[in-house]
Amino acid sequence: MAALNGAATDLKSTFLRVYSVLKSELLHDPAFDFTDDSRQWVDRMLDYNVPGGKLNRGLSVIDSYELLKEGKELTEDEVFLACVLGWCIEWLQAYFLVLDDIMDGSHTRRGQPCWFRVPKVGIIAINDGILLRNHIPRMLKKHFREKPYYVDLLDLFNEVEFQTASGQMIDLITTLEGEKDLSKYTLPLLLQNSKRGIITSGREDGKKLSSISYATTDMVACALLMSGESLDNHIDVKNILVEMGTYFQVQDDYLDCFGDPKVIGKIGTDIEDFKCSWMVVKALELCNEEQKKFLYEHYGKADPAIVEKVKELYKALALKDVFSEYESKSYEKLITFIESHPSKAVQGLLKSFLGKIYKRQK
Ligand code: DMA
Ligand code: MG
Ligand code: MG
Ligand code: MG
Repeated sequence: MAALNGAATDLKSTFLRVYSVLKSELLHDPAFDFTDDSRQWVDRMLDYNVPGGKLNRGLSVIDSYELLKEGKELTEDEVFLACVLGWCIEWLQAYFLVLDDIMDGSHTRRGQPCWFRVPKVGIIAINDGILLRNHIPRMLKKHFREKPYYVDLLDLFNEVEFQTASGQMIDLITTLEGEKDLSKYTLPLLLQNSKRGIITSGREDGKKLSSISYATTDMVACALLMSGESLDNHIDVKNILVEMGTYFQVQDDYLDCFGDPKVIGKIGTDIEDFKCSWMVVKALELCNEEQKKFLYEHYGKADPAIVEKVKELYKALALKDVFSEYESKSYEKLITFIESHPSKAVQGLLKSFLGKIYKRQK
């Protein structure tokens, strides 16, 4: 076990070293004449937004690739390239989060103020988001241009972005002033919105593209591309990942409400923002007429006292237990699903993902 832990720490430090390499390449991109100030700005912006997360996503590309190679040791070059892809996913995540926090009016992320809340940043954060997105094809061009799967990688990131932005749109337009309508927030209706999954998939209830879309599907897709395969030939794997994506997003909604901000690093805003969260969908399913009336009158209000009351209603409906039950059911279902897969390597890979997110607190 000690040896394994050692290997894991080692991988993480390799991964972080590759971050420095990538950052330095971007800061000295010959395609742009940086002034000292602009270079410093990008430097600080990257350090603030890119490496501060759990790094699970990025690290998992390497894990996946290793597992797919069925124990054959990776060359130094392969490790480096897997790290680059891992970082591309972290960059994509950072891009979505910087913009998501502006749109959701959030306050904190990863235990610090959201980037747009930092003094002197403000709406410049929008352009920083665009820059983060633009860094991805630059990194890919630099390191993968000669690879046969280069266009597939570019295409993968484009697809994920399209899916996610479309999912975000659904998430946002249902919260528009004047359009707010709790009666739309039902599982069956929202289920219809979820038919848009290609490489990545929307959550089952169609709310939005889940964070896991790039937390799992993308990593697996990257790893498969590197080993000369495509996710399109792995429909069963894709289905399992979609299922896991839904599970991850339900957890995100639960943690928004009942997670510990000190642990998840962000303060929830779903109730204030009138979000079509799993919590409110379940509450609407389980409530009596009086509670329903309460929700219709109070859901989506910014007043902290009202938000607290909504949470009390969730507690009264035992949503904590409902969630726990959902969580163990999903886990069992996923394990059964995974164990029916013919390849032991793929099973190992998927189980390692599931292990990382099952009962997560952040
Ligand atoms: C965010 O959903 C989705 C993307 C693509 C960033 P969310 O607003 O629920 O995420 P969070 O809870 O992390 O703000
Ligand atoms: Mg958000
Ligand atoms: Mg959001
Ligand atoms: Mg959320």
